[in-house]
Amino acid sequence: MSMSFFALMTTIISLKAQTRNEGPWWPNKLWGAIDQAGGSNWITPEKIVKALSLVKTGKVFELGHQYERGMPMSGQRSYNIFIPSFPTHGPTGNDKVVFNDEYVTGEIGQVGTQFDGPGHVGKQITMADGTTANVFYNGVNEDEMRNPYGLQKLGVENVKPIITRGILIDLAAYKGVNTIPENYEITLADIRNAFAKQGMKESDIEPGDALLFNLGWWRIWPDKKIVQARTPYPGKEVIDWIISIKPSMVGSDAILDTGPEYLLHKEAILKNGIFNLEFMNFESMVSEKQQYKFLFLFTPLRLKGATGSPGRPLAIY
Ligand code: UVW
Repeated sequence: MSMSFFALMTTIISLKAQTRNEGPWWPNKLWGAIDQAGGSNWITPEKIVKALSLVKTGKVFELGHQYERGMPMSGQRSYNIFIPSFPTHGPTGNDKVVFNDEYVTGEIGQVGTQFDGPGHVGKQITMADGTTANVFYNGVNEDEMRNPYGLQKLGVENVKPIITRGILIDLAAYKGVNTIPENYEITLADIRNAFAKQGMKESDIEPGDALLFNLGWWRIWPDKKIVQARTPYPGKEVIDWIISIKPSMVGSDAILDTGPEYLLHKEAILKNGIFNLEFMNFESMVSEKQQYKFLFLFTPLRLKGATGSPGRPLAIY
């Protein structure tokens, strides 16, 4: 069947737009053409001062898992730690001092509690000149990034330290379940109802806050099911809502996305620079009297050219 005039024009217009300078998701409307930091740009000194004002008791809550051999990992990813010899150095000097080192191998930014940075997810598209390219956040294409010793652009070192207000949306508590079921589509009504149950309003969320979703999936860890199952995911309506409220990042105790379309990876990370912290652990928080607003800290490691970062997310209230 021949293409309609309208479809043909739409195709021509969209192809025409896809140059290095201009395309469907670039230049980034909030942060400009050369930005590589995405939502972390919301973290200003004013934002940090406001977040610090949420600290009343000084209690610290670990929101990540430990990194250890055998932890669940997607696909064929790996993580190993070795102590090369014991002690690794020494004894040395009159006092016979000894030292230990470790040797770590693995896809360090994409295992365990992992922050997906700007260079992690791209999309293959046809450019105006007819070539095909893998294009990432802010229109950066593979030729600008490719390097065997770390990405030349969009490495996680570009993301600023995230010191902000954390907002917990406890979907498991709202649903009255230990874990939200596999492959469940999170709706906007779920989020609004969870807020209502928490005595909060959507208007309590401010640009630059970190939006954290408790799905109860931390309870599954370290069972491999956590990486094999199709995780709960926000539908398109929720993703549009997330983008509209302008968080610095999102996070959850699962992947918060499910294949094959990877809507959150595509719409939030790739197109809007709203990065995603996967496999968090809310155990310490839910055993306490629940808090939904707190100081949240996650400072991605400055792993030059890495696609993501491990780390130690913390809540303090
Ligand atoms: C993939 O990399 C496919 O997934 P994730 O970002 O969830 O690790």
